Amino acid sequence: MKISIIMGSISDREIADKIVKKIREFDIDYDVKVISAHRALNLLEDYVKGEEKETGVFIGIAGKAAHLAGVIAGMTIRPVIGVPVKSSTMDGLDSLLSTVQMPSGVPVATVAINGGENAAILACQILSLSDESLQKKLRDMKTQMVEKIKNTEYKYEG
Ligand code: RP5
Repeated sequence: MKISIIMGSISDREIADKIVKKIREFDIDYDVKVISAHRALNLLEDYVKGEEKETGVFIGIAGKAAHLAGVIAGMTIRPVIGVPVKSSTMDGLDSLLSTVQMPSGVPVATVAINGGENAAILACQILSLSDESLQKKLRDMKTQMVEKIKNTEYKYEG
């Protein structure tokens, strides 16, 4: 199973890069497309329906009136993760609310504004339910986080 990532515009590529970087660390198959729900709805439906069988998790990245992840969720029974993108005028609050405030029956697991890395980790955690080697990689990541914290020292430099 792969992770299918869709961004609403090529201007979202910085967030897509964060996701791809993390997914590659876990050595998981992925696919990335630029398809706006507003500008190319039929294309989006063709893609989601076409990829659903091979896809374990969809990730939708969008800013402003960010309906992309919600629209994807309306088209598939696969889990959908939404990444709201920080917009220039409203700091991403517009994107966050557009992504997270889904009607009952159509969930989107929404991460923080620009939270690409967490979207990737969450997608890998979902895929790991049926992949023991991926579970081990995720456990190793947690161990490394603990080690990093243990090795972090504070020194007053005032
Ligand atoms: C959204 O509108 C995109 O996801 C992007 O974050 C935002 C602006 O898109 P562009 O006008 O830069 O293409 O659909």
